[in-house]
Amino acid sequence: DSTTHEPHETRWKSLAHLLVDRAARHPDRPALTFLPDDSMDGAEAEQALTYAELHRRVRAVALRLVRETGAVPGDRAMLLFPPGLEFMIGFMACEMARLIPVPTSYPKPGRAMPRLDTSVADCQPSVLISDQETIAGIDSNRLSAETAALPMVATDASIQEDLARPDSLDDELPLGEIESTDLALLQYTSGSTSDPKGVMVSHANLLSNLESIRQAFGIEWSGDDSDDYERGLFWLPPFHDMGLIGGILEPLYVGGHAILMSPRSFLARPMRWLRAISDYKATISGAPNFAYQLCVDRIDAAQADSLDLSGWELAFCGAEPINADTLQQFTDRFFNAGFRGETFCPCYGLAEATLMAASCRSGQAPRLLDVDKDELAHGRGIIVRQSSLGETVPEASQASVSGDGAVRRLVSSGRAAHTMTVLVVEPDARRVQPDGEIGEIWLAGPSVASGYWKREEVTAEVFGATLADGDPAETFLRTGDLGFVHDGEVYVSGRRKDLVILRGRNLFPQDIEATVKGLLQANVLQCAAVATTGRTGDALTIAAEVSRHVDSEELPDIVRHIRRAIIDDHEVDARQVLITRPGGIPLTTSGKVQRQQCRAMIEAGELAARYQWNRNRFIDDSESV
Ligand code: 1ZZ
Repeated sequence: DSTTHEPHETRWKSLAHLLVDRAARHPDRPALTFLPDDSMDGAEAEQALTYAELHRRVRAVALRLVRETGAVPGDRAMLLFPPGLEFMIGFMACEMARLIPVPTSYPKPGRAMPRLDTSVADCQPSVLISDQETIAGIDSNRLSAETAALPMVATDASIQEDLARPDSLDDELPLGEIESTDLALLQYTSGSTSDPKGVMVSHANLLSNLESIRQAFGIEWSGDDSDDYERGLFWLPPFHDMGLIGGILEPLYVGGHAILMSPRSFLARPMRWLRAISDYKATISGAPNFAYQLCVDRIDAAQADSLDLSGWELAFCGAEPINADTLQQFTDRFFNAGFRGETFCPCYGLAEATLMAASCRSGQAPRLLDVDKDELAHGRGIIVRQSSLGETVPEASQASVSGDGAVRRLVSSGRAAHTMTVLVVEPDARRVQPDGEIGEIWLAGPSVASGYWKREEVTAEVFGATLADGDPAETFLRTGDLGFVHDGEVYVSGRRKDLVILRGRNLFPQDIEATVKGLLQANVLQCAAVATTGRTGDALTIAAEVSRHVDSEELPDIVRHIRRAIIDDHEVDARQVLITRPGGIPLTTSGKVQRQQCRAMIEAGELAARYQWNRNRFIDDSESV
């Protein structure tokens, strides 16, 4: 019921130390490459930086930050960048100047950026770092007064002068003063604009998680002189923990090369991702489940056969529920291209634990468990059969399945990371559950962050959990995720929290509900935004109680408006919208929407709707709203 490992030593005290060291040891090795959308068709050149070039640019920007803005160590710096390499220059410059970088989502030229404004109000940064083009495209009238008043520094403002600066200036950036408990990153949990929470990730947290990831996946250190270094290839956004830490920092940590493309480039043509893995002989890549499914749906067998994926050693999959069918279909589709099921490494983690909490070990086919759906609903992971990806499994004997005989196939998220303690706890009694019993996943270890920025109360609630029969000084992070342990492996089976995870992105239901309510004002009496489980993972379902004064003929238009507003504000489309009569949505006694019950009713087809709209296809970007 628990898996504990000894802590280990890390080699560097901070990312700044790491960069200086690597630039000295292998200056000419490529560190970062960005593939613009058109570069894959040969129309635009790729952009690249060696370790020495990255170091020089980072150092120069760090000096400018210190000299031009008056920012002092410990100050926060907002990072506002479109996809590209400048983000990492800004990020590492903060590390070197001992400022705390705060990544935010991609800037929208001329548009309001509510998430940026709420993060600014929350963490009170002293500078905003971006590039010249983005800064020129910002419409200050659409930002909060506080954001608009921030000094803005462009990383690419004076590249030539920056590169010409003498090395002796290093004295002005005294790395010796960095403490491992200083913050390396303030990671806003994606989503909630009404309730921003910045996870405080220290240098020690970050380096310990980078090392745990390296050990879990058996990633080799790249030698100083060799040409044989790891190549990571990612389209994940760097303002999310998985894109930043898994996609960029891990390759740099082991001395490898991170090759990046934009999420949009992948979404428009998923083949570009796999083509780039094939062309650049990438060894490491990964994404949430939906991305693998998108490849299966959009890439036909002939295209698949034109790829060479045999050099891909680690295909991690995490950040949202993992679907065994997706992994199997992907393995089948890309078998001729040299892809094997053992390459898949399902993993589980969250920003509050820096990134990774548990993972499958590389070289082993992911483990699958078929569990009795009925028992699962009652909190027990009763196992009907066990298998591994790719294994043909016999049909379960009906006798072993209760109720209507339905089973749910769960994919193992693997073992606890090397320094992480993973417990499954009955949250009310605060006792550790026996194997196979579902409870809340609790974590402890050196990569669990110390809390949320300036939020003592929630921090105590989320990061300060204690066991009823445990040492009160021993605290755990409550993840809000539900799961169980079987054979030392973690199976995530659901969520206590109401979070909606779409395409690996976390959305807070309150924010989406606020959009719907704001749109229809008095005509919406209640609204619930919930994640319902579909063929390929979670989908967003909206249930809205609409006043009886609204005519039925208006409902299709209302649904279109709801979808449009959600796309505008949150960049996601609902898969299902249900309009109910007043009283149709379940509420608590205190009048709050009961999202979990609402979700269960929708999935069981028990929510009575006046009008219902469904999108059948998993993704249809072209559909107009
Ligand atoms: P976030 C070499 N969730 O999603 C690179 N995993 O954080 C290695 N639900 O805070 C990279 N099943 O945004 C290793 N398996 O959301 C990457 O997401 C390790 O509800 C994976 O609470 C890191 C994912 C980081 C991430 C966290 C929430 C969780 C949970 C959900 C994550 C899941 C999963 C089901 C999984």
